[in-house]
Order: sequence, then structure tokens, then C-alpha cells
Amino acid sequence: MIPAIVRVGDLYDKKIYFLPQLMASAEAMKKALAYLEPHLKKAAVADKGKVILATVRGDIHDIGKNIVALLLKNYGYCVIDLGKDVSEQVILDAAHKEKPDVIGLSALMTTTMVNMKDIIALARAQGIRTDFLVGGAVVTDAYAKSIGASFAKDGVEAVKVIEKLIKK
Ligand code: B12
Repeated sequence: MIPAIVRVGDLYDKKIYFLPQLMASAEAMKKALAYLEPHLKKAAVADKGKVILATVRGDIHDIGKNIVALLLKNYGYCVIDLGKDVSEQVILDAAHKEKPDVIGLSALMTTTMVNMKDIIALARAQGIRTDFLVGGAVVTDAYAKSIGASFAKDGVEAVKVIEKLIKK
């Protein structure tokens, strides 16, 4: 499904597809994920650690974040998914309240990935020392490092990185 949706993005880029096709593809992806979820092996208990996930403010792309959430749950993590287009304040309030082991942020647009930097800076200013993990098609390892976060390219890598962060 992922190569197919990436191809949709390419066709949209080339102006062969437009927003309706993009939306129809996203709907198909959501339905397919909902179909798969009950068939995936579930961890018996969510005791490996607590992870907050959110797509940053201004960004409504959540398919990738939802895949990361699904994988983390299957590997035994307690996931608090704040959803998409989430404001800095909501993320920080949740961090204070839930005291997670890791906060995962997703952004799919160059215009919204800059919000990750603000969230981390605000968190540090408020004394939140929690590790941040960032991801999303436009995010790179170099960008993550520059804002003081870890990076994972997909859900499988996210599981590995979070395991390391919690062990350290
Ligand atoms: C589907 C889609 C949509 C859907 C989103 C539906 C939804 N519920 O998510 C809809 C149709 C709503 C949409 C809207 C728009 N979109 Co759009 N969209 C896409 C598309 C085709 C696919 C994104 C996707 O789901 N990929 C599949 C998932 C599985 O991949 P992923 O998100 O990258 O996630 C993986 C990894 O990145 C990682 N990951 C993701 N999040 C996280 C988080 C953490 C913590 C970690 C560790 C890892 C991680 O793991 C995931 C699993 O492997 C992309 C093209 C592309 N190639 O990315 C454009 C794209 C992202 N969209 C784009 C644009 C411009 C828009 C619109 C502005 C269009 C418009 N004119 O209105 C709006 C944005 C509105 C907004 N404010 O957010 C551009 C962004 C350009 C840029 N570089 O900034 C892209 C790149 C298309 C393009 N080529 O121009 N879009």
C-alpha cells in the first residue's frame, strides 16, 4: 500500500492526479488499514513504555502516524494518539499529564515540519526532558539532529529507536 500511495503523490506532483484522486487514495488506504488491524498480532499487555504521538499543527496527514501507532501497540507500547493538526499547547499539556517515555511527532509538509522545532524548544523551556522522535516523508535524520530529536524512517525503525531510547 505504501508504494502505491507514494506513486499517487508523484502523479499529484506531475499534475496528472489532483486533490480528488489524492483524497480517494487516502480513503482507500484508511479502509485497508482498518481491515488489517484486527488481523495483526496484538501484544498481551502494553507495558514496554508510554509514547505520545501527534501530527503537528497545520498538518492533517495522519496515515503514516497511524501506521507507527499500530506497530507500537503491537509491540507492547501504550500509545496516546493525540491525532492530527495538534497544537503545541495540547502536546505539552499531554506531556505534563501523561509523563511519557517518548513523544513522537509527524509532519508531511515542509511548511509544517518547522513546528517540530518550536514544540521541542517550548518543551525544554517548560522543563520537559522527554525524548522526542520525529518522522514523516519530509523529515530527515539531519533535520531531527538539528532540533535535538531522534529520527525513524518508518514504523519498524520507530519501534527499534524507541526501544533504544527507553533503555538508555
Ligand atoms: C495521502 C496524502 C494526502 C491526504 C492525507 C490523508 C490523511 N488522512 O493522511 C489528503 C488528500 C487529505 C492530503 C492533503 C494535502 N496534501 Co497531501 N499527500 C498525501 C500523499 C499522497 C501520501 C501521504 C501518505 O499518507 N503516505 C503514506 C505514509 C505511510 O507515509 P508517511 O506519511 O511518510 O509515513 C511513513 C514515514 O514517513 C514514517 N512516519 C510518519 N510519521 C511518523 C512519525 C514518527 C514519530 C515516526 C518515527 C515516523 C513517522 O512512518 C510512516 C510509515 O512508514 C503525499 C505524497 C507523499 N509522497 O508523501 C502528499 C503530500 C504530503 N501532500 C502534499 C500537499 C501539498 C497537500 C495539501 C496542501 C494539498 C492541497 N493543495 O490542499 C493538503 C494538506 C492539507 C494540510 N493542511 O495538511 C505535499 C506536501 C509537499 C511538501 N513537501 O510540503 C505532498 C508531498 C504531495 C506532493 N508531492 O506535492 N494529502
